[in-house]
Amino acid sequence: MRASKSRSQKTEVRNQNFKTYEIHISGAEGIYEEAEILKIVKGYTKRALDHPRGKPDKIVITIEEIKQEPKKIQLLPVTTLRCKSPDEAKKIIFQMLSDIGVSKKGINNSFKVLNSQKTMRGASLILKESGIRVEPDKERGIRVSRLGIEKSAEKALAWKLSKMRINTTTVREALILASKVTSHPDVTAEICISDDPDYTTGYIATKKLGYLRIPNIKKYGEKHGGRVFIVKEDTDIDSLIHYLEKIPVIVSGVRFD
Ligand code: PML
Repeated sequence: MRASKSRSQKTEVRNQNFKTYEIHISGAEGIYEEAEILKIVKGYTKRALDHPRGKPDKIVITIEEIKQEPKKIQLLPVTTLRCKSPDEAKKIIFQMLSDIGVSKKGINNSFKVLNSQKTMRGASLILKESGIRVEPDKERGIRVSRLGIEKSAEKALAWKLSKMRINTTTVREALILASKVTSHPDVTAEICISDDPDYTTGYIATKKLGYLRIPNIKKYGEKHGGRVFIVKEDTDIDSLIHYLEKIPVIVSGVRFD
């Protein structure tokens, strides 16, 4: 599901006073059984219409049959860190990324994307050493798609997250997404700040450290946010994008460490 709102902006271009562009409001993805489709479509529509980023004027829901057997992956383990402010969050992220060899330029460029008022529809790709942004379309970004969780794993996850008092759709979906992203061998880390103004917990995820939730990563009411995937310098970018956007992946196991 993609929900957006169109907005006109005055331009300097001759004979064309206004340019219309789309503001991203909400997005959601999943792999489901045919019998669940109506329920899911209703839920996605409601989510788009009630979104804290505003009322969309366009909601696009695409339903596609998955023909390829999904690749099975494990869910990342979840930890919530202690963090009191966006400044502290930045220090934590800086330290963690430096420890795994991400350059200062790569980290600074990641924060530029995440702090920009112009939120992207998808994620940005940043090279680990040179810090160069390599996603082909800087407005659209990379949209991680075709991802889901098996019913037995979903139950185990709900039980585990309930015990941690964080069993929400937001956490479950972000965790499944981060698990798909970091399952690719060329992805070093993902950093995420929600672009919802009322959601102030973000995360950093790596294969080794798992999914590390960072409270107070931004201030309440702020609309900036997004996702950055930091990737190895010699990554085959087209093949990575194909994996993230097109290859069906399903979580079939939940780690309890
Ligand atoms: C989003 O998709 O809006 C980002 C969600 C971040 C979830 C962080 C968490 O609470 O674990």
